[in-house]
Amino acid sequence: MNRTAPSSATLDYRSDTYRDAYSRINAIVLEGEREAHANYLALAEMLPDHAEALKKLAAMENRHFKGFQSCARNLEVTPDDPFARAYFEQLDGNFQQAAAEGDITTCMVIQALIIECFAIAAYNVYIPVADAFARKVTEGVVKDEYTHLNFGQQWLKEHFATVREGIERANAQNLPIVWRMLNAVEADTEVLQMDKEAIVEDFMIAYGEALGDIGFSMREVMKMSARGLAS
Ligand code: Y39
Ligand code: FE
Ligand code: FE
Ligand code: FE
Repeated sequence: MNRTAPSSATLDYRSDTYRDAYSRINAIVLEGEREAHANYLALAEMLPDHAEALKKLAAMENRHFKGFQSCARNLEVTPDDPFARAYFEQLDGNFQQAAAEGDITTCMVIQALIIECFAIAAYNVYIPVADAFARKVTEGVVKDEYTHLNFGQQWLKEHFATVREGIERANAQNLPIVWRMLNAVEADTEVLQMDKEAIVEDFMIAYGEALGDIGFSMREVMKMSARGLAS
């Protein structure tokens, strides 16, 4: 077995089956990157002190969007955009509502903690089974996503005393949605040979480390990150 390319023997990136699954997973990624761009611009409006930094994060998301668009073009796949919009509807709705209320904590938890950790987990699991072109693109992107997670982590840590309860509320409201989102595309991630358990594990590690650094106890971290996992 070739360990650097574990799936090249069994994955046919050009097959109809692969490209059909890719039309949904790639569309989800594109919609995620598009929303991430908009979400960081919204946060820049809410946090004038950090506007410069947040606009830079937004610009990075825009580059990710273009990179993943080229991955679809490379495989001659047409992303299923309506599917992706419906996929993100609930999570995006919660972000929009929080933004309208000026609830910075919830916005930060949804975008910079939850969505970034979801991206980090999915991209890390995708890299070893991606086609050579997409692998290169995704390796560059995932480094940026750690920067984004770090930004949110740092801000929440600095304001921990006042945002602690808000984080817990936003976690309880939104983490179950993400676990349902992951379950909803299980058949497609399987076609891409992205192991679902590995995604869950990677998410737990990134999210748990972030919550711990922000100021939650080990016990709280365990409770919070498993929220809605079994449903
Ligand atoms: O910060 C970001 O760039 C995040 C928007 C991107 C999240 C993309 C969501 C990835 C989901 C992969 C789907 C299979 C589990
Ligand atoms: Fe991104
Ligand atoms: Fe990001
Ligand atoms: Fe501040």
